[in-house]
Amino acid sequence: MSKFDIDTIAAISTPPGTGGVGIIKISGPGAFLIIKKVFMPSSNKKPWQHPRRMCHGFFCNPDSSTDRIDEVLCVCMPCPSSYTGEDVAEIQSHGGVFVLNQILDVLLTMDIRMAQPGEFSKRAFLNGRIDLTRAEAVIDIINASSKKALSAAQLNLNGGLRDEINRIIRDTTGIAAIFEAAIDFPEEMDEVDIDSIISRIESQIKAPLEKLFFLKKTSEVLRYGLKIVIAGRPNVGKSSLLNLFMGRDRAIVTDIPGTTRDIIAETINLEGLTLQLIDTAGIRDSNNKIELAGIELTYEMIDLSHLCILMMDVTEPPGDDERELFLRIKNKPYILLLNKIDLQSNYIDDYLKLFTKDRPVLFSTKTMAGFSELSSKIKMAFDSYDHDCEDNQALPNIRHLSLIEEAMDAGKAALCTLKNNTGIELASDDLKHVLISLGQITGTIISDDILDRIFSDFCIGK
Ligand SMILES: Nc1nc2c(ncn2[C@@H]2O[C@H](COP(=O)(O)OP(=O)(O)OP(=O)(O)O)[C@@H](O)[C@H]2O)c(=O)[nH]1
Ligand SMILES: [Mg+2]
Repeated sequence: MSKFDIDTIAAISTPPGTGGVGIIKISGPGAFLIIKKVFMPSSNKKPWQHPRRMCHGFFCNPDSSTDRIDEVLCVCMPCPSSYTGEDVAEIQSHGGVFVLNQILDVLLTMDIRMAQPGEFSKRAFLNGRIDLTRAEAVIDIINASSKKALSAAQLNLNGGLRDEINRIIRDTTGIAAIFEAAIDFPEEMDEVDIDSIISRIESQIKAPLEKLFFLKKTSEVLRYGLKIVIAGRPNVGKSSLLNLFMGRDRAIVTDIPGTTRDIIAETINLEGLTLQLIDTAGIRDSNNKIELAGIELTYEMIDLSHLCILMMDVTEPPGDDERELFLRIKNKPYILLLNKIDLQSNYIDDYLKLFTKDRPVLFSTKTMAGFSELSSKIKMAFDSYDHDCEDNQALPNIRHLSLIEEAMDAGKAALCTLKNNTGIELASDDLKHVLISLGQITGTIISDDILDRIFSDFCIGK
């Protein structure tokens, strides 16, 4: 066992700032020994003798028995039935920043060190209390910004994703075992029914992985917000729209076409929904190198977005640029915005005729005409992603999704090998890759640096 595992660690578990109550968590083999030194019970009920019972008393500086730092509650949770699987003690003090830090300072003078971010959860994982998907669910619960995100994280905390992945691992192992037997005993190769194995890979590996991967965009939207790209010809008012949502002049607005050359991304909150707004360079034929690079980026952003707002200027007639952009966006969620309706225009009917089926929003960034219609269309787009996630659906995070994709690719490679009859040794290797990728999701196969990266996203004290 490394030194890391046997250190005793402590941290303030409540958020920084003042509050009614503050919690300091201690975990490790020395936890109760330290509590005996710093906690003076107010009755004969001692927390180390009454596990999981809250005891009243005083937190004292052991160097000076008269130095009572605060009136506190203390609870001791012995290993292995604690959050970390180690001896854990929690002290509930008053929630002031100063008092909490004084308590922590006293603890750090003893045989204890400050916990790193996520270290309590990391220990819970290393001690087998939780798998990696459940550890990650803890951070998702803390960060959840919507009801759906919270319930998906709670489901993962209850093992929703772990159970789903473990089921696929079990099925894959079953198929891989048939290959192993056939490789070890080639004389019995004829016994292997390749067609039935192909259909098992399709139904037990490919289909459930694809079902999880289908939730990629939903997972991104629920966790990080709806990514909306604002695209259109130069000068139609894209940056003005970003500024309108931001309530301040975030992007430069001028009447010179081609003002925005780069991507400007900002996160806003629209009636409780997190939106990532992306203002882009206007699309037009250009020979300017910088502008062309900006246009290229715009196309990339359109592909990565969850919703595209195609903005058009009603004071100019519709042209090839609009038609080409429309072709780019029409296979994903989009909103058409006819801007500058505060100005005199003869082209509004042309636009309405061109896009009859798409019900464009008549809009003005100057008068805010059409703003509530635009907002409700954005909310509908958000809801459509939300609805893709059934209530009891385990929702993978971005790390899981990239591993699911790897597993899917390996599964497809196995199918390809079997269908082309290129040997079961290759297919067997592909299935091993499926298992390696899936094992990294639950954490049965994981390297230290990936573990460190996952847990460093946690806050201190969790
Ligand atoms: N009258 C009127 N003018 C507008 C409206 N929206 C934008 N404008 C003006 O149109 C011009 C271009 O606006 P921008 O927001 O810079 O347009 P853009 O699409 O970001 O332009 P590029 O960055 O060049 O692609 C500015 O002079 C704005 O003040 C509107 O609704 N009504
Ligand atoms: Mg602009």
